[in-house]
Amino acid sequence: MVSEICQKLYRRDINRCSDEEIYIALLHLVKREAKKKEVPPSEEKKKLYYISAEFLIGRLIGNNLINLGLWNEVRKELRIKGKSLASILEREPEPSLGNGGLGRLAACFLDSIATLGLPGDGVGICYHEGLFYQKFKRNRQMEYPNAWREKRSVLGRSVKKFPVHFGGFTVSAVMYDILITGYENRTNRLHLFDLDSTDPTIIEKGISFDKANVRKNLTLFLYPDDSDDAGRLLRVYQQYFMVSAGAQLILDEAKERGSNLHDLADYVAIQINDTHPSMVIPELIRLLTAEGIEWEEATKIVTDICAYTNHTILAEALEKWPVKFVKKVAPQLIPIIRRLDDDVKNKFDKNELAIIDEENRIHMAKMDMHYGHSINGVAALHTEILKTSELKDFYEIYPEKFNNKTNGITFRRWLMECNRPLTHLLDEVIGTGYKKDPTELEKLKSHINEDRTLKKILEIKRKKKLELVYYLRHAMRLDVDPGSIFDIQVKRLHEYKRQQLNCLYVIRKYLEIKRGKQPQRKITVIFGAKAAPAYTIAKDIIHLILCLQKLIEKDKEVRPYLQVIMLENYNVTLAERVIPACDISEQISLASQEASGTGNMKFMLNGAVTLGTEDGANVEIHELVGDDNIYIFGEDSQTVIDRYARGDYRSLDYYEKNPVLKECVDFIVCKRMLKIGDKKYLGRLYNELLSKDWFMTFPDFDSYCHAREKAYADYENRRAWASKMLMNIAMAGFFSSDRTIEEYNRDIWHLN
Ligand code: 26Q
Repeated sequence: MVSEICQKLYRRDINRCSDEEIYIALLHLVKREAKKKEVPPSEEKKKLYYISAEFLIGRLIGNNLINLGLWNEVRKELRIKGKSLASILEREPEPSLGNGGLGRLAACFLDSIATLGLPGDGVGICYHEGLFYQKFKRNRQMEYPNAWREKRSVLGRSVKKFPVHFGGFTVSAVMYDILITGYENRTNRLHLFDLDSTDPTIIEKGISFDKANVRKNLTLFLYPDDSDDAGRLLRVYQQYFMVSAGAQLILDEAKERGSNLHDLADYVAIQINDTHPSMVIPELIRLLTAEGIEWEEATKIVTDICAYTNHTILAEALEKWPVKFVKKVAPQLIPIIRRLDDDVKNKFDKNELAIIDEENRIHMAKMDMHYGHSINGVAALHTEILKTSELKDFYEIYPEKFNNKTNGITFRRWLMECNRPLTHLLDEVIGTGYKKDPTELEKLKSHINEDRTLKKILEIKRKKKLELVYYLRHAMRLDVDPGSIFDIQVKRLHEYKRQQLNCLYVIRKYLEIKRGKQPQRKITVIFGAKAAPAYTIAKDIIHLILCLQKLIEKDKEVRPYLQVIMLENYNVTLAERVIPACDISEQISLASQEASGTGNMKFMLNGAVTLGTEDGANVEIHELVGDDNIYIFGEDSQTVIDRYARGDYRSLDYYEKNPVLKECVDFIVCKRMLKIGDKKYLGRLYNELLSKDWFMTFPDFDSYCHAREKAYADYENRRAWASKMLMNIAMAGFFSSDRTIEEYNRDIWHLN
């Protein structure tokens, strides 16, 4: 396989090729084999387009080798020649084309769509720099450009180009394609649009650049904002660029497959991933009416095609763009959006339902809900909250449009690729059927009393912990005890995810150890998180974690029992190393705030036990594994929602009544901490907690500490712990994105 390509490319045998050369050969191999599995457009009718501003695909070559069924063969071939597949795969730069959950979900979905043999492509933006590269300096986060494109990469330039008309000038959107392989199935594509005139030399210090020059900056950066309103014009330019090129592609391809446009809904389904691509609705209406279709018919066609997924209940994250922004970026959309808004206002006499509000802002989600046929949340609880509070007004008028699609993850990357030993154990114990039907993982339950299986599960965890320890030592110069409990919280840094609550526990433990109460076993608390560059408090929390890391590192009394690690530049590649090594998975968002979470599913699948609130998909994990195999704590979502409604939460009350909590909070600004950290940042965080604590960490503090202690105590009964691990793995089948995609197809897309 690889030999033959090396011969052709370099006229040399593999053993005389460099890793770099073999890497290029693998790129060739994967592309060649993937192309063989493409399905000609003439053989299909209805096709899905998953439009998203983010596709956090991560490295692709290893994943493709698995999906194409070539992994073992290639690995053997290289090994015989004295080469290591794993180390060659390390050469691939990670395309970090997303911020976090939403972008990673889109990537998992593409994998599942191809795996289920469905015709469906992704449509997005070809950012030159992915999400910023994070470094820590003076205990602070610094951001740097994160280029991933190379002369030769997974990215292929297609011949397609589309004009995009902005107010005052026109640009040409160039289409690049990434082949998306299905597991033992067809190949689809991810279409990413780029602007040829984008110019990386305008990048200044860090990730700052000339914001005004759209021709030079349009596709330069992914916006590093997770739910925080950046409110920037450039973002609207990016969105319209993606949507306008995407709409032209969709119409061209539909015509090629035989559509006369009147019957477009028989040929096309569009899933709108959050509101970032929402302008596709008015853009399609504009293009259809330009082709001579009447207004009423055009809006009906578009409504039948488009479906909207909501990923957040944070009101500030729902996009509202000032009319004047859209007027500047895409003036041709203004009459369309106004008419859509007029139609709504004529039909419904309720301000909350209007697309354009009194402040002249366009509510993207409202446009989606009126002019799409489906509205879905991403976990059962999330969808219920949308129906009963956040989107209540819309649920009243369109109950039939609302549906739930609990998120999922692809088992190819998050099990088969990142945890080969566990995969082999499963193959051996329950057969390989679970790879096509993930619910077969439940077969594992009948082995719950088998010593051998339980022992194997513990051994595999130990092996993955050792691998991580080795990596941390060599790549990050960190020393970690593989015999300690790995307690891990890796995800974007956001106040609602409550990394600060985890910190308060760490402080409590530190103080206990100082007083002579040592834990039975050493605890290693691992964090990994990027904060949006403009998100001050999030950066202060990173500062706190790094200060705690230093403080404990230097403390001879505490160091043998407790270690804190903040991983630099947490990304998909690092996730694949960290997740299989986890004992305890921290999923501690304030109930009602995390739409779903998908990291929780990845940890569960790899045999970690969840310590979490009844939030997002944790609720469903809890239902599946039962009380004995998860640690649930904290107030429930209704209590939280009611408290927000009353507006009577005062963090100071808890602080004053709870001396243990008070001591931990005060510790943030104690002398020892101020010696390491910066008074400005630590003080700001301290004040924030005392004056606001908007995500209510104080009310949950006691029950969190209690649950965490219980988990640590239970961990010591290794056999009982192994059976908890087994139950988590066994019940993870529901969270395969194959299941999620089957549901999308059954209820929304109706492909095949
Ligand atoms: C909005 C306006 C302006 C600038 C940026 C944004 C923006 C960017 C990214 C808003 C939201 C995002 C990303 C949101 C996200 O990742 N949400 C997560 O989606 C996951 C997949 O459904 C869920 O599992 C998580 O619970 C949810 O937080």
